[in-house]
Amino acid sequence: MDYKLNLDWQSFLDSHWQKRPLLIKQGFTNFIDPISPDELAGLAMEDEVDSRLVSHKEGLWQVGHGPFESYEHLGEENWSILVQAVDHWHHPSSALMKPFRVLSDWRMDDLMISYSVPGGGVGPHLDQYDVFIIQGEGRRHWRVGEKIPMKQHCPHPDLLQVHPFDAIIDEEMEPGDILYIPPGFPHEGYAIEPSLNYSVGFRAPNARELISSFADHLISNDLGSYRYSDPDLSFRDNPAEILQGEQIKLREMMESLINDPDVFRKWLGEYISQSRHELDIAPPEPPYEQNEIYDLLKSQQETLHKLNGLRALRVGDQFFVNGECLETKCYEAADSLCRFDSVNSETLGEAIDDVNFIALITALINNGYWYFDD
Ligand code: AKG
Repeated sequence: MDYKLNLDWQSFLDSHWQKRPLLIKQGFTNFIDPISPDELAGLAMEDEVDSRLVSHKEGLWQVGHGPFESYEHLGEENWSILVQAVDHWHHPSSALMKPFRVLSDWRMDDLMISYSVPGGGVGPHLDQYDVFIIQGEGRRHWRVGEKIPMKQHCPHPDLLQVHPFDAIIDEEMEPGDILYIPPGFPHEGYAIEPSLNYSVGFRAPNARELISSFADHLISNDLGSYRYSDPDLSFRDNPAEILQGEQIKLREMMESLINDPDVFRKWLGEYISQSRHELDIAPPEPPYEQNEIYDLLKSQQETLHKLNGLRALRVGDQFFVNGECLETKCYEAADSLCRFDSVNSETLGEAIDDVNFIALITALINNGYWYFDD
């Protein structure tokens, strides 16, 4: 399915992205759900899939974590199943992420899908991330409040909520409507009818994660082992004081690593191309030989598809896939691999005749990152 989003991206970026929530009525016209509630419930029974069941009764909230074995005990009201990264596991659902690639692959995180019976929802909460919530089948009442400092509390150890808030958006959403919510705006949705909702979530690392990951990169690549030195040491009045100039030298030692463009690019690409959710990797068995890959692409004109959820990103003239840097000089072909969902002999161009590129692509296919149609 090719989902076409009715949105003026430029005006959205100018007025709403990271600024104000927006209800996009009929963002997708004639919306067709890519998944059924039964299929979603089936996914929540799988070990590898991250899922939750949230229910409430007379103000008491319960949260259970998948994999679930049965749903028979659930009543007809006040519960939701939420399944994370469905785009990794369910090919038709991954199509819903495509229209949002305009906002860049590295900022996108995953597609969370929820199924709620009437009254079902996770309660009033706020997120640190941008999210587009698409209404699938059913109708759901959504409210969004103003971004003001709000205390969060846990009505259940695994559930973070905020107190009731005044709404700036208060709408009954219908299939194809989309609600965009920037970070920090409280929101809540309660199903009026059994409902499917699709949350396209974005990723925004915090400075602490970046520094911690950068430090890990230095350690695993044995970088920055040079030591502080002070051949110009002079007397000081107070032996307990670290002088201003010494503080500057220490800070510069640290900054010189972050400011090294090669070190920074390599770390960034490896870090940001890692998926936060498990991938549905199924390496081919037996693995392909290089000549088979050459033959499939060149003679048989087969199409190669990127694994759903795989993060393949370009940083300058380097390419990163699932936390690893691709060693290649075939920049255009590597760019096509990252940019397009599918490639073939035409999009890969002359690189197909480069033995090093074929070796690289064979390794990627044998890792399960790219695959041919069965
Ligand atoms: C979110 O994605 O932030 C939501 O609030 C969606 C929760 C739901 O679908 O119940």
